[in-house]
Amino acid sequence: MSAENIISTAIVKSFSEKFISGLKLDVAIVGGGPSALVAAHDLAKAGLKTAIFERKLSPGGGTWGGGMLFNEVVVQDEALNILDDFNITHKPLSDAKGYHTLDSVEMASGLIFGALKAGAKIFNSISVEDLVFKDGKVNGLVINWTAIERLGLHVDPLTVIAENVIDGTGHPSEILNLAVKKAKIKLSTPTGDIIGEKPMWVENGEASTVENTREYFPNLYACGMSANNVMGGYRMGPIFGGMLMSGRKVADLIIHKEK
Ligand code: 48H
Repeated sequence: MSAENIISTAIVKSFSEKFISGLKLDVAIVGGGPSALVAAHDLAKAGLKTAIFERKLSPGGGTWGGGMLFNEVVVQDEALNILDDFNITHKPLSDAKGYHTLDSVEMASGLIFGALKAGAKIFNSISVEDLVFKDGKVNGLVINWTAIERLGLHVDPLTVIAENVIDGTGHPSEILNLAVKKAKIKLSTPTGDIIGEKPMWVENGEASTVENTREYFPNLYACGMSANNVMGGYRMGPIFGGMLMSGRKVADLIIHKEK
C-alpha cells in the first residue's frame, strides 16, 4: 500500500469506528459550548456513553472571543473548582473580591481537551436538524453535515439514538424550539412554550442559568444559555461561572436520574 492509501484508509476506518459508536448513546448533546463541554466531561467520567454534535468546525461556542474580542473572560469563586478539574489557569481580580479572569483561548481549548480525555466523543461540523420522536417520546437526534446544511443540498440525514438529549445550543435553544414546533411537545415551563431571553442583568442571569438547567420533557434537558432562554432568564455577558455550573448540574441530573 502507498503512504497516500495508508493515510486515507486509516482516517476513514478510524472515523467510521468512532462514528458508529456515536450512533447509539446514553447522552447526546447538541452544541459544544462551555456548558455542554463540562456536561460531556462529567457524564463520560461517570461512565455514560456521551457525544457532542457541534455545527461549527471548532467546538467551544462563545468562549473563544472573550468579551468583544478581548480574549479574556471572568469567572466567579463558585465555579473555580470546575476550572481546576480541567487544569485551567485563573487569577483573582485585585480590586473586586470573588471574581477572577482567565484567558478565553485557554478556557475553550482546556474544556475541549478535558471532555475528550474524560472519554466523551466530539463530532464537529455536524448540525442537528431534528429530533427522533417515537410514540410521544424523545429517542435521539437527526444529523447532517453542516456543509450540506449551509449549501442547501437536498441530502437526507442520518440518526443518533440516545436515552437522553441535552440542548446546549446557546441563545436560540434550537432543539427545544424544534420540540415545540415540530414534535408539538409541551415543555415544563409556565406556558409550555419557550419564554425567551431577557436583557442584561449579570447576577440574576448567572443564578437563573443554573436554576433553569433541568429536564423540560422526559429525557430532554437544556443547559447554559439555552436553559436561560427557555425560562426567560436575563443575559449576563462574558462571565462564565453560570455556564460551567449549568453543565455540571445537567450531568448530575442525568447521572442520578431514577430509571
Ligand atoms: C449542532 C449547534 C446547533 C445545532 C447551535 O452558545 P454556546 O457557547 O453555549 P453555552 O450556552 O454553553 O454558552 C453560552 C455562552 O457562550 C454565551 O453565549 C454567553 C455567556 N452569553 C451571554 C450574553 O449575554 O450574550 O455554544 C452553543 C454551541 C455553538 O457552538 C453552536 O455552533 C452550537 O451550539 N449549535 N450545533 N447543531 N442545531 N445549534
